[in-house]
Amino acid sequence: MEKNLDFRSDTVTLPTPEMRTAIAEAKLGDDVYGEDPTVNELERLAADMLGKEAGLFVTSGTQGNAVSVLAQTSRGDEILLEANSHIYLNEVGGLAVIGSLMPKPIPGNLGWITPEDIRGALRPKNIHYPESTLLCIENTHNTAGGIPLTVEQLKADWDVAQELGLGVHLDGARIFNAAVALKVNVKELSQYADTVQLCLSKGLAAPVGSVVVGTQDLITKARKYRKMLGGGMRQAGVIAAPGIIALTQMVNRLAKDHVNARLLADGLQKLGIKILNHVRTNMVFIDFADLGWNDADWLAACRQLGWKTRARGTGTRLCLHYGIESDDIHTFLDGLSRIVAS
Ligand code: TLP
Repeated sequence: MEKNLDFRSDTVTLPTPEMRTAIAEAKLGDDVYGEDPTVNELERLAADMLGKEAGLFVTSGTQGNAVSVLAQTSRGDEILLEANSHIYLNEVGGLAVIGSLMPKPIPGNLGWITPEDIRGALRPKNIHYPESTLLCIENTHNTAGGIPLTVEQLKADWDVAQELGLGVHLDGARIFNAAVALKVNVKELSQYADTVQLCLSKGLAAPVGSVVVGTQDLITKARKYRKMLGGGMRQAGVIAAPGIIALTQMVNRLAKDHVNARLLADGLQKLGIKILNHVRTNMVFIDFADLGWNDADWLAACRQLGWKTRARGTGTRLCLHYGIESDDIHTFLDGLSRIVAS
């Protein structure tokens, strides 16, 4: 395995040797004609794993969220989403630009929007108001600290969405991290959404892409929006092939990343660094102000130890992923403790 000493994100993962072989050997066709057997296999596999009728291979998580949201809304609708969700914060305002949609951000509780808050945010039918049509959920919730939302939480939101006539889209960029952390079959989580976007290119280590799954009707709509956004990819089997490896070989190993995140958090805490999140999956949010350090000090220490990282002010997010082993964490912590002591 190629080492990848990089805490910035799990998007930095490099493909496995099996993925590189699969890329070279992939059977190909023109996917815009529906004729790439490898893409078709990946879409079928993802749909089956998540218990949905159909799947759609897309270029990225951002594109997957965009086509899912478009498939479930009409121009001018209001959509409810968590105030710190990736769709709201980090997708270039695409829902406003591409969908002409009004976002209604709702502050969550560790990433979860409660049924009461959904009810409270929904506007009554009135000639002055936009139609509210969609609720977006994120699992795991990234900025809340990689928090896995539980089956019970998802069901509660789904039930209220059904009652209020809202569709549900799940940004499951890290849905397998959630399933592994909660020790549930991923279907138990995906059942409470009409569309789910899952990323192949994060902890699962594929180089490119996401899959959107849902009903045949919604996926047919999403496919057309993908084409509109320039996502008709022709012989895309070369990038779908590693996605198949991601889903068949890389899911269970996510548990290692979660153990390594805990190991890292415990070690950093012993050095006097504050842990800001509940470490449940592969993310550790830290604040190093108590060491008297600022971002430049943190970046310099990590650079000296051979790690890539980011920092802003006195804190940062550290991501664990394929390419980082527990030995690497021990070596990092030993090195950091020497720097802190010096
Ligand atoms: N997240 C990236 C950055 O964009 C922030 C990261 O490093 O965490 N949903 C969620 C919950 C995400 O975290 C991300 C990427 C996406 C969607 C978008 O996926 P891509 O990068 O494939 O468009």
